[in-house]
Amino acid sequence: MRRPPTFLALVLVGLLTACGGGEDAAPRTTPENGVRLGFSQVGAESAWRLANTQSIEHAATNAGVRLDLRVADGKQENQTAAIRDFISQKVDIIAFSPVVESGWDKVLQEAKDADIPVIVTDRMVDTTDTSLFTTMLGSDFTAEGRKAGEWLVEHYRDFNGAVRIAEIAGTTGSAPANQRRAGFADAIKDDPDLQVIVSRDGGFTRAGGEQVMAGFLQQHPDIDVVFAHNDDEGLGAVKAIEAVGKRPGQDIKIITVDASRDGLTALAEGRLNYVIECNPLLGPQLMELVGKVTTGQTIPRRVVVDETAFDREAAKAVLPNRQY
Ligand code: GZL
Ligand code: ZN
Repeated sequence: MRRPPTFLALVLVGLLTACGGGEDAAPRTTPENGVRLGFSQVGAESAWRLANTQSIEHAATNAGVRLDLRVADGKQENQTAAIRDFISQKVDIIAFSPVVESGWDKVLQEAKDADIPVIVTDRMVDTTDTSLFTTMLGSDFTAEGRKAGEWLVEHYRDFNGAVRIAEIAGTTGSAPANQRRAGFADAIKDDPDLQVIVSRDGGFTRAGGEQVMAGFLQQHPDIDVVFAHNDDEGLGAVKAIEAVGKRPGQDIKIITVDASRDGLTALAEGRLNYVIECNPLLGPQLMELVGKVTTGQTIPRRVVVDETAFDREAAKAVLPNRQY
């Protein structure tokens, strides 16, 4: 692996250890000599994604890391091209959030051959060769889906009769969509009343959620619950439900994932019923890992982000100082 000069390594280690100390902080790395990080970002599809990008940019500035962040508009070929560009630029380290799980082995092998370490963040890659990346920093999406299902089981515990569930799924092939679906299905499998009657890809966007929900309501006017894989899809579904004269959060219960400001506001106001957090603020942890990898320190293969879930009262409590 190419290492920055030892002087820089010492500065970085100093920075990382001192950043908790403050007054005796090592001299900050300047933009000229900071570690060069190439980051390929999925896109700008949701509030979560925008907060994630901002967190990475802010943390790079604070850590003196020279960041080249490219947004791929949700296209895998754009991410692959960006990673190849980082390789030709000979950056010190590459990080990315893979839009879908599969199809990364070739370009990751090229980074490995170029001796450039890779950190996977947010979404997971599905590869048999785990030597192709150094660590994975992100949420446990299966646990997020499970939390949604467990809330539903609890909420309908004393209810007898079919509960018809519509799923507005995330981007087909993405780790959050695959794993939220699996976690949710596993959590409700022992309650025959809870049935997912329809599922469709809403692309993690508000427009997608609204279109998919409008289509669902034409086929199934008797839907009782919506499980949307993120807030933006859920907020789109709210609009489609109101368009047919029904009350979101009352006539049709809605569970979403992310816990963005707009999602928590809709929850506090009763249009959503339960929101699971998916923490986008990965920037500081990413820069800490970048510092360790580029100074040859060992890091865990998997770093899971802490996150919780919100009901209406919890949403009201956190909203005043919610960062995103
Ligand atoms: C989850 C992230 C998902 C968010 C969506 O970590 O990949 O992508 O849940 C975002 O809001 O579009
Ligand atoms: Zn800032």
